[in-house]
Amino acid sequence: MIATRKMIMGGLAAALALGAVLPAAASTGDDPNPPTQSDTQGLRFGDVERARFYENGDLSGKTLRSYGSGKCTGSTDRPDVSWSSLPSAWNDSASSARDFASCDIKLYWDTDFGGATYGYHNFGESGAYFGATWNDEMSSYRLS
Ligand SMILES: [Ca+2]
Ligand SMILES: [Ca+2]
Repeated sequence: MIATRKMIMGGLAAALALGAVLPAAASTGDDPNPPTQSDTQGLRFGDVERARFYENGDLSGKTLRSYGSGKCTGSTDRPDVSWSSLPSAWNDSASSARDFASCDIKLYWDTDFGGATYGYHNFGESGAYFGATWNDEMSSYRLS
């Protein structure tokens, strides 16, 4: 009994020690270079909100709202809209997202749809964290 408890406590101590050496961004979604303001894209095309990106991993902080003329189509065979860059304050800053209007999101590591990709992913209206790998990395995206 005592030995088991010691093992559990040892594991906790190891996990805490590991967390302490991780950069803050990886463990919390906090941004080392946070966006300076909330922003929008696509309002000139319409006022249907399709996606909302957040500064922090827990769907909090400043937002980048992506608008379009209507719902995304049911299929992800081709994008409904492609954003080759973000408002400058948002490059490598978004950490979580919600998607609306039947849209799913594809993330790109670099601008102009370069580098690694994630998705299409359905973050849903309830939203989700990008995860440690994609935290503060998105530089362009498509919605479909
Ligand atoms: Ca962030
Ligand atoms: Ca990037």
